[in-house]
Amino acid sequence: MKTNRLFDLFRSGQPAVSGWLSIDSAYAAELVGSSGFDAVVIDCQHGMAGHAQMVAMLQALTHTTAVPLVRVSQNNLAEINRALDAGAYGIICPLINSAAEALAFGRACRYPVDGMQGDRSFGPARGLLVGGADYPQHANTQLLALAMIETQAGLEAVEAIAAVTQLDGLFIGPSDLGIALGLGPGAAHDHPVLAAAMRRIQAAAQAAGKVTGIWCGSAEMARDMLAQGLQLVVPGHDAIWLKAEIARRLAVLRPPNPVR
Ligand code: 3PY
Ligand code: MG
Repeated sequence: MKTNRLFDLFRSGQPAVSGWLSIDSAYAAELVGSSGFDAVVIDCQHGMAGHAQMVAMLQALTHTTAVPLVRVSQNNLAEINRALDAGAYGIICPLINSAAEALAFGRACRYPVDGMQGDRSFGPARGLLVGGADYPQHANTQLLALAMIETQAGLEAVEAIAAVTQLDGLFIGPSDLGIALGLGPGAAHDHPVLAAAMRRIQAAAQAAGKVTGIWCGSAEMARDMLAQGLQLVVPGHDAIWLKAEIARRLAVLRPPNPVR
């Protein structure tokens, strides 16, 4: 099976930088996937893509070097299985609140083979195409499963969530976590309350021998998170990048205080 380069990076202590797609376009996927990111996440929770667009975006990512990941809209066996069967090399699952929810998520990502407890049903249509004929033998160890910690309940259960065997790591949602902590969605990542929560999540993953990833609103935040030792960062998403570059160009053409 074609291996998942993210695991090589994690094992060698090198961080991974991922793109993030909220625009439901195979062309956008192709562009972002060809831009130098180690991975690209198709966001099916808050992004625009439905299942058919997600499949087309995974197809577009196939000819790039970025590892294709999907954030599913919810912790649902059928949705997780369909994303993996369509060729996703990893799943990020939002709003994990407890060890039981984490176990259900982790089991959805794993086949019940080789002593692994799993609920994944067999039928990896595109998985076989992109992964190879031996996909069924290696899928359990090559596909990444990251549980999002972004609620008060999830934070309180984070050590038990991190211990779930089927998971490879935790993924911090700073906006929802900021809301859960009473700070609002735009809290600065160095706000002491949010920073302490993020450190607790990172420590829980570390203690369980797992990785921590995070969505970041800016490249500067992503840089700080890498400096703090997180293994996977996402410096914003396609819609943010597009809007920022449009604003920058319009500001060049229409300066706020033009000299008359
Ligand atoms: C959050 O910050 O809550 C996220 O889910 C990032 O996408
Ligand atoms: Mg969130």
